[in-house]
This record gives sequence, C-alpha cells and structure tokens, in this order.
Amino acid sequence: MVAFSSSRYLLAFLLLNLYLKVMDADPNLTFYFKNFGKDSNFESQLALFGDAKLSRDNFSVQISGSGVSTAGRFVCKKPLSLVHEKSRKMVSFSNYFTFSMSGVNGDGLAFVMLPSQFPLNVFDGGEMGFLGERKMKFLAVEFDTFKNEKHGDANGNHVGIDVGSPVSVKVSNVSSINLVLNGGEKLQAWIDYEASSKRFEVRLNKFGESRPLHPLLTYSIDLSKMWGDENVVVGLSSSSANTSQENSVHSWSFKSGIMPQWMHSEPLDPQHFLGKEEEMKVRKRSDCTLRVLSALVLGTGCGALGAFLVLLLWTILGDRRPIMPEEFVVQQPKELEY
Ligand SMILES: *[C@@H]1O[C@H](CO)[C@@H](O)[C@H](O)[C@H]1NC(C)=O
Ligand SMILES: *[C@@H]1O[C@H](CO)[C@@H](O)[C@H](O)[C@H]1NC(C)=O
Ligand SMILES: *[C@@H]1O[C@H](CO)[C@@H](O)[C@H](O)[C@H]1NC(C)=O
Ligand SMILES: CC(=O)N[C@H]1CO[C@H](CO)[C@@H](O)[C@@H]1O
Repeated sequence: MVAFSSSRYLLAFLLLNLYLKVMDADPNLTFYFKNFGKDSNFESQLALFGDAKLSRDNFSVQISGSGVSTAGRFVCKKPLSLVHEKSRKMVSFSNYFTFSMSGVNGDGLAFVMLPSQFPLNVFDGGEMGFLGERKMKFLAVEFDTFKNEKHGDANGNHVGIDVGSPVSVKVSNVSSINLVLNGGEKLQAWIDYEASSKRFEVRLNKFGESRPLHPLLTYSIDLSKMWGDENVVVGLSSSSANTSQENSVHSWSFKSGIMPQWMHSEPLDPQHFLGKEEEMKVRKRSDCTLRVLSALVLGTGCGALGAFLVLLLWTILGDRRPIMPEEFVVQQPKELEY
C-alpha cells in the first residue's frame, strides 16, 4: 500500500520536473516600451548606435536627424534564436512599433534582422547604414521614402521586404492605402512571422487606427533555414544619405517564442487563406502528419520510460519496505531525484 502510493507520488514528481524543464527551455524575447522616457529604463534591453539618440522631449528615439551621411541603429541587446536549441522547434515573433518620418530623400526607416556577429557600431556608409560592400544574411522591412532607380523602386513611398540584398523581393505601394510615410504623421507598423506556416507579414496604419486585417505585404520564407542555429539581432535602422530626414521611433514592442500547438492550425489571417495558396495547405497537412508521428514516437518513448521507472521504483521500494520507517518512504523520492 505505502509503496504503491509513494511510487505514484514519485511519478507525479518526475512528470512535474519534466514539465518544468520544458517550460524553462522556452526561448522567448519580450520587451514593450510605450515610450523611451527616463522611467522606461529602455536601455536595460535596447541600445543606440551611430546617430540614434533620445529626442529633445526625451520620449522618442531619433535615428538620422539632421546632418550629412548619418546613420543609426536602435537594437535589442539580447540576440534572438530562430530555432529552439533543445526542442528544434521554430520560433515565431511579432514586432510592433510606432514611428514618424519627415523630410525627403532619406532612406527611411527599416526593421532589420542581422547576424548577431554583425559589428553594430560600424557604419560603412551604405544603404540602411550597413549595405556598403558587405554581403551577408539579413532581412529588412524598409519603410522607404526614396525612389532608388538602381534598385527598381516604384516610388518614394513604399514598403519592401529585402532578403540579403537591397533589391526588394516584395514591394507595396503605400500611396495605395492612402498613407504617406514621410508626412510627419505618426504611423504604426506590425511585422509578424509565423514559423509553422513560414509566413512573414507586414501591416501599416495611422496611429490610433486598428491593426488592418489584410497585410500590406506577405512573404513566404523559412527563417529557420536562412539562419539555422545562428542568432540574430533585431533592430530599427536608418540612414539619411545626404538629407536631413528626421525619423523618430515613439514606441516599440517585440515578442517571440514557440507558438502553442493550438495556434499552428490557425492561419494568422484567415481571410487571406480562403481559396489562395493551395500548396501551403498541402505542406501544412504533411507538417501535421509529421507532428502526429513525432508525438507518437515521443509518447511511446515517454510511456516506456515511465513504465520502466515505475517498475524500477516498485522493485526498489517494494524490496525495502519491510525495513523502512514510513516517513522515510515518503522522503525517498526527493533523494532519488538527485
Ligand atoms: C531630457 O533629459 C535631459 C537629460 O536627462 C534633461 O537635461 C532635459 O531637460 C530633458 N528634457 C525634457 C524636455 O524633459
Ligand atoms: C501608387 O498608388 C497610387 C495611388 O493608388 C497611384 O497613383 C500610383 O500610380 C501608384 N504608384 C505605383 C508606382 O504603382
Ligand atoms: C544626395 O542624394 C541625391 C539622391 O540620392 C543624389 O542624387 C546626390 O548626388 C547626393 N548629393 C551628394 C552631395 O551626395
Ligand atoms: C518561459 C520563459 O522563459 N518565460 C520568460 C520569457 O521572457 C520574459 C521576459 O524576459 C520572462 O519574464 C519570462 O520568464
């Protein structure tokens, strides 16, 4: 009787421990700064490079104001890993920031993901402050106010996704949603990556308006393949070539992690999936099969291990029962743990 209840207790203890270990390993990067005032303590998590500085009112961060050939970066100090080291699960993220831009001809502002080895304090005078001669793996969402013929830019008011090259793989005309990037107006941007569907989405709206249902840009990309185990740094970057474009970031939040299982089967934007992208569904289904299979394998393994442990403990506790005082039996599990 005693042996039976204590081995059950031990099993529960082991399972709880396993659960805690899994929770502990959850990779996440989270920050939320409503503004960058003194009380926000933003410098505990974010860092300024180049000409990025606190604005005069001390509430926003200005990147590339006034001056010739200036560039700046505003980055999260802690690197992000796109593949969880232990579970090999892919990491999703949501990035949100509010900003305003005024003036003409600057490169605008970009959300960037750079290799963590990238020298953040080095500026090579290139576009976005890092594209001089350098060839590297990067991803950028440019909020571009300059029509660069060299890169085939359609106009001076667009949002583009750049992967390893300043020539965008996907572009959207911001005028078509009746917004002007560099009108000085406060805007908000949402950038989301959902790892299981490998969808990267960008949304833009006026400050105070709600998050649009339809993304301005979507792009299918496997970021875990792009960087593998390499960590990345996320940031906001800007360079103002030779004009006095003023770019301000008023708030910034970021959240990453392994999405709970229930979210996997739900697309970020259900409307968008209707009728479209048949191949994505096919891939999702095989993803599901794989998941079920691996869950089965894992389940079987855990079951076998559990049964083995129970048997082992049963034997140990069963054998010792006659010579053990009762309170010692209860304590046994903890000692066995270590
Ligand atoms: C901003 O901060 C600086 C240094 O802490 C201070 O001297 C200045 O008065 C502040 N400006 C405003 C508008 O609060
Ligand atoms: C962008 O959209 C605006 C408004 O719909 C349109 O007038 C303009 O021609 C578009 N520009 C390009 C390059 O498509
Ligand atoms: C300033 O920028 C414009 C547009 O990129 C370019 O045409 C011009 O040559 C630049 N001037 C200087 C002095 O760099
Ligand atoms: C499970 C886990 O690691 N959660 C952490 C995620 O990040 C926040 C902010 O850094 C922590 O407070 C959580 O403990």
